[in-house]
Amino acid sequence: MPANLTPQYLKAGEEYKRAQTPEEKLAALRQMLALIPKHKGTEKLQAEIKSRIKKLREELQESRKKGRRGPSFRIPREGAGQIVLVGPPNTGKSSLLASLTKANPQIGPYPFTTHQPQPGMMPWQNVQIQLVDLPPITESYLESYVPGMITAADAAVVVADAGSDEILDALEECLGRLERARLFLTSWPDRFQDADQDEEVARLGGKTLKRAIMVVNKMDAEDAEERLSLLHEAYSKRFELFPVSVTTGQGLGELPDRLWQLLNAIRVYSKPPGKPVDRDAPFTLPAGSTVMDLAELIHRELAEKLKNARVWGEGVYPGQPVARDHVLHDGDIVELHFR
Ligand SMILES: Nc1nc2c(ncn2[C@@H]2O[C@H](COP(=O)(O)OP(=O)(O)O)[C@@H](O)[C@H]2O)c(=O)[nH]1
Ligand SMILES: [Mg+2]
Repeated sequence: MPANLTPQYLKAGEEYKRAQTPEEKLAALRQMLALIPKHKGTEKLQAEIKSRIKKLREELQESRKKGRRGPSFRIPREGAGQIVLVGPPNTGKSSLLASLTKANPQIGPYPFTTHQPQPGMMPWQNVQIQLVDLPPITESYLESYVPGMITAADAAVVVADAGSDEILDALEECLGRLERARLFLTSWPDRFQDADQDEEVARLGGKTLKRAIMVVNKMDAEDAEERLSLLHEAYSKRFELFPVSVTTGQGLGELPDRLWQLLNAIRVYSKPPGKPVDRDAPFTLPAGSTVMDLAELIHRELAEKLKNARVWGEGVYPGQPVARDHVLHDGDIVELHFR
């Protein structure tokens, strides 16, 4: 091994070799440059990495100018939040979208039916949650825009196929491919973020964590229960599993509740002083948001003039005056007072 290269550096080198898009290559090279021991013995290698980075950056800039990149999609976020459906081919992502929303995606018994993101709105109580069906992911197939869309979404659902003997391999490929694209999905991002002594977590270095659950579809299939147990063994530390069957409807009634929770959001109702509240038009904010966050959401300029507020809801007496930094709860009614 030349010049005492560390295992971390070699790992980055490995990722570089496996990188499929110029963006991934660039990220891996930057990682290599950051991790390479800086001394005389590695000078040549450092120079080589730098020149590869330079070349890739130029190539990327060039292709951006020419607009010759792969198709790029952005689905504007609508409603209370955006949740993307990801997974291996043929697991029932599109079927799930069709059963929970009014969207009408292509559904087929063959893989790779979906190539473009397909959004749909799922009603939940008095809000709508946006679901976006994404193309399948395998070891060798990942549409270039998919990691960006997962990163931009509020949360993700990994859809697994309990009717398939390849369930574990397919998931490992899919999740592994996403990790190479610097994305790590888990139901407990905080747990993975905090426990950084843990070996598992060292592996996470530099990846984006995205909150997700694993929906295990096709529970009507033969041997589905056994496959669900396998999944529990393999993934219960990383994902909450949610068994369903789109075909029989099993679990679909409870799924919207779970998806709302996955957003980690609250609904608050703003009411003008002296007027009744409109219960049909909640604002949705990330959990932990304050009165000031609400004011900013409603009107950025007006927010500066916010003096205080009165709140009806959790932890306050009805109509209690509160300061701008008062933390709101799901269902709170807020009367904003401006200077
Ligand atoms: N047995 C069974 N088949 C299903 C279920 N959900 C979807 N399928 C079938 O699985 C195949 C793939 O579905 P599709 O929604 O296109 O999967 P996608 O590739 O993940 O979008 C289709 O033939 C569906 O009819 C289910 O709950 N049970
Ligand atoms: Mg599909």
